[in-house]
Amino acid sequence: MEQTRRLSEKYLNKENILADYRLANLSRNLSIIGRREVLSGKAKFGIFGDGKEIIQIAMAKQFMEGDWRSGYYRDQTWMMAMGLYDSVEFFHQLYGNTDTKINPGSGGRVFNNHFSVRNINPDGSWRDLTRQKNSSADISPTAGQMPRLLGLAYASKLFRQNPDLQRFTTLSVNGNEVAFGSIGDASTSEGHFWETVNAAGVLQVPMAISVYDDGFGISVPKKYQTTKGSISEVLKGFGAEPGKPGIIIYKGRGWDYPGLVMLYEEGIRLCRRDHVPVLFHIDEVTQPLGHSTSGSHERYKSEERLKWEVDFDPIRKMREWIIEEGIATPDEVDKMAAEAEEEAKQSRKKSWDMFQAPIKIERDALVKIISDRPCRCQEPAKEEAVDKIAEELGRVLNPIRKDNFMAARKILRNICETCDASANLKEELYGWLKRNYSDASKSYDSFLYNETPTSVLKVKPIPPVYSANSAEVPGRQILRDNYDKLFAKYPLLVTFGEDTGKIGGVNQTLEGLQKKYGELRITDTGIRETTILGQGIGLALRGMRPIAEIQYLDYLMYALQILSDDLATTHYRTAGRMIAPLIISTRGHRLEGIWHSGSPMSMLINSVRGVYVCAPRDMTRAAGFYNTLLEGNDPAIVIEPLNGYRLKERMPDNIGEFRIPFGIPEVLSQGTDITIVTYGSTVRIAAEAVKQLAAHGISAELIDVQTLVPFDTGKIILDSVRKTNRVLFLDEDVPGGTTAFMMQETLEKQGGWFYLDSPPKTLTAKEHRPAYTTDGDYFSKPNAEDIFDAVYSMIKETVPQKY
Ligand SMILES: Cc1ncc(C[n+]2csc(CCOP(=O)(O)OP(=O)(O)O)c2C)c(N)n1
Ligand SMILES: [Mg+2]
Repeated sequence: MEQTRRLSEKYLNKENILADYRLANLSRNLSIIGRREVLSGKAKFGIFGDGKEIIQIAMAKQFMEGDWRSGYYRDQTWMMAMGLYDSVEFFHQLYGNTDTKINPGSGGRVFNNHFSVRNINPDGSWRDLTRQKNSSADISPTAGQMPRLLGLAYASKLFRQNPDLQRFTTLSVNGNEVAFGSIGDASTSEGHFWETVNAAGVLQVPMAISVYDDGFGISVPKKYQTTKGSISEVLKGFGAEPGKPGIIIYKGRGWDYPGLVMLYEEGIRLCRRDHVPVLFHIDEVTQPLGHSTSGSHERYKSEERLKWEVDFDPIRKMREWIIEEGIATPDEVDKMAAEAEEEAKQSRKKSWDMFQAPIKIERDALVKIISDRPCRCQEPAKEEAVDKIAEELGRVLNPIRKDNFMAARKILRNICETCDASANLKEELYGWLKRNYSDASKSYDSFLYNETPTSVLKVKPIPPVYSANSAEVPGRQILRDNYDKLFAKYPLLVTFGEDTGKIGGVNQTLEGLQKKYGELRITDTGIRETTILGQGIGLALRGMRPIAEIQYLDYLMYALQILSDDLATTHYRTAGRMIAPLIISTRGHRLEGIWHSGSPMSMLINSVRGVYVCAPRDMTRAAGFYNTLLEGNDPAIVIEPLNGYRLKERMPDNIGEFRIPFGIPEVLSQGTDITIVTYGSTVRIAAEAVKQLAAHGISAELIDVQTLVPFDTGKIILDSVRKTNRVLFLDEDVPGGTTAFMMQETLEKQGGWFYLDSPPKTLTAKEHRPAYTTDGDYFSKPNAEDIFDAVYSMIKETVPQKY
């Protein structure tokens, strides 16, 4: 009663309360029916938001246009309350419908209850992000939504505090946007959660995390997850105090509708107004249907707990509250609930029909081709096989496309070769296959990279220009002067990382620039690679142009999960609806020892498809990649060669302007006997080897790949191999690593094997990590002598009389 009195007028309105009650019921019924659909085999897997309905309805009331969500798979009610999701789409997601017109969030690429809202238009242009409610796309790994949440909130801080950004009115309204996050109680055990919470407290950003505490992470109870069994208890040290900014921590109960409405109203108001991070620990949350369709909670919850979950079911409690407070009669509320149940049922049917109709049309066309076939085969066994396959296909109750294609391809194998009629049949079948297969595979095999006009592959290259008096300067200076131009040219550009700000990076590539452009643009961060990456992803989603700096390539491993699961899949998992054009700047390859000179390039290229990978040989190339990237909208990693900061390079006259193209290797020396293919720091060593080889009468063509992904889109390497007929793939990665990748690209994909006179060869670092000291380097990684010997032996094998 007391609570109800304090509920502000705005929310104490019968119509709204009943609408909320109806929505909670609708959502619950969707969960129940959704689970049934999976258990009866119509859908593959299901995970639902049952028990979390009321929290999300209360939270959604505070979510304004321009705000951002970074949540997890329990958020169906929240999304519906914001008008971003409906009951039919709920089932489209469950069935994995690939029609992006009706299942736009993911186009069927991810589990159900993973959501997204466009941040770009189909032509690649940015949407007005202030006029829509934004949801970054969910990922399934627990706590994986946290690092990006930090960046989404951090963007508001930049927009509020940097007056130069006020004019970007379609990206932010003075940084008033709150970034809302949700997470399960058990997932707070992950390091990502702690890193994010700490960084948010340090940065003081408008981030609002809700922890839905249902006491379990699948079957494992809180006592194994959280010290003292309470996340708000253990977070107390982060609490904001007068003069000591921190995080405001609230506690609520998952079944307490008026309490939650008030809690969120107060918390979000402060978060938005003061840019103070808030955390809502919502305890006493239930999960009436258990974790997911993969199991049942009766296996691990006690009788007592199960009973408590029934008694404290949030919908039941809300019903009791409505009746007790005299807001509506039992008949009125029950009518709402019945209506909601009916809507859920109808939605299921509608979605199922929409899912099945095109598949059945496709199947019927195939079956018709077979049943109408004029040819009758001389071989009864084949004839029978064809009929049987078609008949079995016709009998499949709930066909999926795989059934159609399996049948068609098997039928093709059984068509005889003897008469003209069979040729027609084959043609018809191939026609059916071609038409439907390309359409089906496009549903799954597109949007790995930006395919719009803003793709970096469409950026016009500009070569570096030199004049007679172009100065020779240390490589780091090229980067510094280039950055200077870039910060002047792009107001949305920011960079941040460990030691990036005050000293301008450990290699001084940003020397003096913080002073010139301010701390908001060139910024020091804590040692927290995962959230540096996440900070970048969040900023990029909001239309900023972040360069996240990871101090050394070896430390990218700390952030690899987020890089691979989140950044690399952003565009793909949203079927092209979202982009996060984050640039990651790091440095690697040669230096000293196990953790500062790694070149784990195959680890990278194999785990981050969806992110371009640039391996410049010097700082001019590195600068040129940044310049190209800022003209397009793709995520990429640029690995500066660690041993090149002090080496002299000529300063281009058009610093800040020249652009190195992606996917275009550069031929650095012409040769006729062998092609050496390499990238990054090894280019210099190979160049030395080429000189040594020339002195012994061997003419080697040296090719710098430049970008590993994309790889040689113009088949420049093939042209070289066609001429030299021999090829050596060289790098500092492990044996079978990136050299194997380059070999596959060149020999298999480009068809280079056809031109070889000698077996192809790879020369890599040793299997162990690079050892310390110059000798450690010499014996761990390929050196000029190794290259000389490898090439020499290849030539000797084929022309023994000459060597
Ligand atoms: C990194 C990672 N580890 C494990 C899993 C498997 N998994 C999925 S949900 C889950 C439990 C999460 O529990 P909680 O955070 O409390 O959320 P709830 O499902 O209870 O809402 C686990 C272990 C995963 N998805 N990701
Ligand atoms: Mg839980």
